[in-house]
Amino acid sequence: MTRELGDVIPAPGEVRPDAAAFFTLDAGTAISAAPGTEHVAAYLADVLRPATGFDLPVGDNGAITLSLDAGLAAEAYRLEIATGGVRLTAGASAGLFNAVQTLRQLLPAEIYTGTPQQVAWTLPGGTIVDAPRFGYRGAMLDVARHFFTVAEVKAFIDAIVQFKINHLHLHLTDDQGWRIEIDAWPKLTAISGGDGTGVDGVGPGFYTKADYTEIVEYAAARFVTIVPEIDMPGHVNAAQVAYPELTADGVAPPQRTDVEVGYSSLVAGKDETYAFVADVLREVAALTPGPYVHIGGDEAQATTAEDYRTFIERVLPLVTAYGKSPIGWHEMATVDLPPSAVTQYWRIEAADDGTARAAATGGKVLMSPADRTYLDMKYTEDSPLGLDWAGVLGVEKAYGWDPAERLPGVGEESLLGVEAPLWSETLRSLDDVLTMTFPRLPAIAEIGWSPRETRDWESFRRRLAAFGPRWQHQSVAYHPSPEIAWPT
Ligand code: IFG
Repeated sequence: MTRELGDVIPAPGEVRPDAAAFFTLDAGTAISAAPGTEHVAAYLADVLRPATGFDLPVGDNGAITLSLDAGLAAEAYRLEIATGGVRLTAGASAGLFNAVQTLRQLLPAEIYTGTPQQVAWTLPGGTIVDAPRFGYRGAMLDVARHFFTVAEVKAFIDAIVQFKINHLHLHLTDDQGWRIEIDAWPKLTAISGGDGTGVDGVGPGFYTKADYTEIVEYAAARFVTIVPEIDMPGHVNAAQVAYPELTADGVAPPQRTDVEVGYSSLVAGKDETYAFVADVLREVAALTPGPYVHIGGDEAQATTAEDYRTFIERVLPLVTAYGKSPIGWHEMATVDLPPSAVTQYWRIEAADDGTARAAATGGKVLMSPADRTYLDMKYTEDSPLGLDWAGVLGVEKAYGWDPAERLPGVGEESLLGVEAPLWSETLRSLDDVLTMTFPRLPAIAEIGWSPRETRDWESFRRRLAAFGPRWQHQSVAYHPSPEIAWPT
């Protein structure tokens, strides 16, 4: 299979092939890193060495060079492949990291194998100049319904960064489990991160502060911002099992392992509620270098509208007091929001006046319409995994929409970006996570990155087919969707 310079996902902005040029990596190839680019040079060597078996030393006079150009935006890059060598230039290290993902995709698929392959490591010649449409291109992993270990989250990060996804939202708490250790409230994980938690009681699990920090650091080294979510005032049964004083009557509710939603609520009128929330937000914010803390806010059917407003209005200032910008599911937009608050839109209906109102007052919107981005939706009715309340979601449907056209009153300038949530009620393994994620996340990634006017399904599905072998080489499980002509 000949690789064309433009055969990349997400589609690059500008592709100028040079059919007369090509570059082949060999045992003598070295990498030169200009000051400030050493980290990405080391990462590039790390991802090329296993399959090539080459030393790929980072030092002087390398045929592959990394450098910074203040004339480029932070995530933007220029990739120049010539017969004499390869130049990666970017506005900042994040842009160089994006260039590396593009470079990997232009090499033979065997580059993703973990052991040395006898392959000509040839790159097609030409120049790519590329930059993202949106700064927030995210995935979400629900670790509350089914817990996923640090190692599994790292594997997920390694898979999603290949498509220039740069945010990972972790849904850390819900009715069925509490998965982040809070020193001031130790029973949250001791009880609700313990045995019998999760949907169907699938099992214990929680991140110690060291675990969470390990995830944050692994993500940061790959230019992924972790967005922690503490879902409130609904979706709190697990917290109330651990601390009955968080309920109206002080009686611990039974542990829940079913998939019902909307039955639990913190008590807006109790001071203990805000002592709890303040402790949790303070400890989570202190562990999170990224700018956002997500406070949930969804499906609060057991909270009166008035109590919901009281609760959100008292909690939003806590997030900003701890130096973070709040994100909340779009229900939060029924309350007047500070401009720093981000509304995450997830409805399947067309309009949502709260979100449009928030956008009108300068608030940013993160687009996650369930019927287009929820990766826990079944691929087809007979899919064994997933739910279908938002409809089934094939690859073309995940690709065929635009976030700037979704909500009246929410245009390009109001959009922070896009995020593909993966809820885990029906997931039981990392393979289940990856199968629901691939090949649909690349569609959301292209919507988040590539120029809107270049969106083209036939081009995308052709480029996507080349990832079948790449996922096989790295043992990333994926759904072999019949919508794609996978190479045999
Ligand atoms: N809606 C709930 C999730 C999850 C989801 C499954 C949101 C914001 C349905 N809330 O989506 O907890 O149960 O598809």
